[in-house]
Amino acid sequence: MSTNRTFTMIKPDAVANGHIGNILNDINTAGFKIIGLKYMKLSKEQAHAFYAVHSERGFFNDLVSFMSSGPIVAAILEKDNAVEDFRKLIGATNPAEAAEGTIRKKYAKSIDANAVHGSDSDENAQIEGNFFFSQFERF
Ligand code: FUP
Repeated sequence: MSTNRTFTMIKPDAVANGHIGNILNDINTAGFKIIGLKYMKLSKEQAHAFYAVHSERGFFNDLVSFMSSGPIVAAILEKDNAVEDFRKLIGATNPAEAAEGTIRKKYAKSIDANAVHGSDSDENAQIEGNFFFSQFERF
């Protein structure tokens, strides 16, 4: 059974390029309610911990450097079928392959700086939401 929550980050590239407002607007327009919202900069250690599942992959060090290079926006989102619907809204990991109208197609330039993160399972949505938000910071 799918839960009704997912977790997202607006990544440093999209924040630096001034897309926070547009991306949050796309998220709301697609029917997601924002349950928690935080603007912050990850330390290298925090980015390392968040992406630990990718630690064996060749791009891991670059990913950690990039994700700690500037501020991000973290959010918990609510909607029926949230994880799957949000993955559709953001599009393929590589923006060159992302469908027309998706967030990555509109705001991302490369596979490493791809504008947004979206949880890939209900289990990870919960783990990732817990990584950023205490019980007092989500509603
Ligand atoms: P996604 O779930 O769409 O974010 O994609 P992945 O879990 O495969 O990758 C996680 C992050 O690693 C991506 F958002 C960006 C980065 N990445 C690269 O930098 N290079 C790659 O070849 C693949 C992923």
